[in-house]
Amino acid sequence: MSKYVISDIHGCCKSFKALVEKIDLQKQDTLYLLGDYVDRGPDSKGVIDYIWFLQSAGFEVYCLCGNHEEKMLSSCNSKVDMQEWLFWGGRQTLGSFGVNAVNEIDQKYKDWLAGLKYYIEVDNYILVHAGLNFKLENPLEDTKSMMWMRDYYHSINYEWLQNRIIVHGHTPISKLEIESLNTKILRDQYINIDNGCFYSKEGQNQLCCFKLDDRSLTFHVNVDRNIS
Ligand SMILES: [Mn+2]
Repeated sequence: MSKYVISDIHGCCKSFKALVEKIDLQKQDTLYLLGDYVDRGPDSKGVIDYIWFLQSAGFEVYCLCGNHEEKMLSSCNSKVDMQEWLFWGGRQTLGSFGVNAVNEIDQKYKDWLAGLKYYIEVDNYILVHAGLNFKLENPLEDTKSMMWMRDYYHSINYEWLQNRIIVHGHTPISKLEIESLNTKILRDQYINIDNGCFYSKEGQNQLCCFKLDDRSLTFHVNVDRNIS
């Protein structure tokens, strides 16, 4: 009956599968995915297919929307967005679908992307891809910030947050930084679990899983490609 969170898989399907196997996910467990399934890595289609496989096999998997999913969707209707999306790793996503343009991707994938949630509250956690806009009385009304926001820790309204802990991804940080945030999690009430699966920076290049029940961390090194 454990609850796990993984973020920013970015097309790294083999790494995702390896991490799910490492935590030994069971059907009584729940897996929350914080978005950015697609782009940069080699197999974005495979990541979505694997999520669907888990769900059809009876695993509880809930999925949030990241900025890369939003950009992929908006690039269906906007050339400007399309250019940005391709620059951000959309080309690799197209390659994984074996197509040359986003409009050629099977509609069922776009429907799935369009139906993703922006945040989930579970136990005393708020799960979100990026951040919350604390300039608003109710930060849960700003879905754009949930997908895009960075550097908002200084603005957290603890009166609004109460005892809840924000779990997010979106901005790659090192394993040491994630572990350091985790040691202060009860005081600061946030953690970033994006270990830059697709990046080769010092302390990155891993996928991270955060277990809500005991706040333990499990990492798996990227096995989708060799990064020099
Ligand atoms: Mn992101």
